[in-house]
Amino acid sequence: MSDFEHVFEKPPEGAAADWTIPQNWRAYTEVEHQTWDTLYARQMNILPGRAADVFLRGLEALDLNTGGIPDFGLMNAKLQALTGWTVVCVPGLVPDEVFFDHLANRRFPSGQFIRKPDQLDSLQEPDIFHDVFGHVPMLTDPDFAAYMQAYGQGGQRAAGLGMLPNLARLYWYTVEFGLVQDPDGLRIYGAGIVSSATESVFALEDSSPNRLGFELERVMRTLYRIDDFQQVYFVIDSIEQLKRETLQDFGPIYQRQNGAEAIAIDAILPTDKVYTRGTQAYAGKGGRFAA
Ligand code: HBI
Ligand code: FE
Repeated sequence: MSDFEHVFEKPPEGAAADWTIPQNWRAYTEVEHQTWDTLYARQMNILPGRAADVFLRGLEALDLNTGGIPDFGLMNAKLQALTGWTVVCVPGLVPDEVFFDHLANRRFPSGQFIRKPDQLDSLQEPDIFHDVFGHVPMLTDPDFAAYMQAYGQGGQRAAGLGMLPNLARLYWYTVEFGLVQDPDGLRIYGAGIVSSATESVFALEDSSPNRLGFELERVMRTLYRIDDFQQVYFVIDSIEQLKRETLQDFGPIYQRQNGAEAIAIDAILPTDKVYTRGTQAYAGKGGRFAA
């Protein structure tokens, strides 16, 4: 089901049955540690005033700025004490059912590799900066921690019901590209945005994309793109709202989703709460793969 390019068919050499591999922190080179520091510093120039308070507080709590790529052993001691989550290393994208099983057990699968210095912005697959800087700070929040575990449990059930595409859209428009209404304006909590220097600005300030109020079943029907800025961002009122919405029984929701038509990526429905009616000027520029 995954939208990413290559997903392994079976655990590669050296991986355990659950696809985890040792982080092997000592093997990282000086250049790789410097790449982490460069990416971290660049984001911290942009994110104050753009990232949600909950994200910035999580980043602070995990202390990921001690110089170089975080050692999972040290980071996990802090994370586990906060919400019971730990980060495990995987060789790359893992099959959906493996991914869901880890989430359902409060384990977040992170890539082990970091992008090359000459490809800071052209990331095809989630590297350790996307996964750890982007995703992990949110796991220090109890409501988000509960949401991600519920997502994993929901994924295991959805797989059997043919609902993975709907669930992947929910993940995409919250965990990866979600915005939240903070006291002083819209803020970023989605990992795909918060780990990107360019999209952190585009998502909040560009007039091209739509920004619409989050509505669970509407989001589950909305198509998305995987290789360029989003054409729509959904805004939640609070992280607690996400948790509340996913702790309900998805059975009836899956019933309704089954026959429902997908919603075009740039559509604005009469029922939508509209924060920004985008121009889609950016989207018009290039042909991109629609998922
Ligand atoms: N595997 N390692 C890894 N990381 C992901 O974010 C990931 C994955 N496999 C599948 C997947 N994401 C998406 O298809 C989810 O929507 C399930
Ligand atoms: Fe991600």
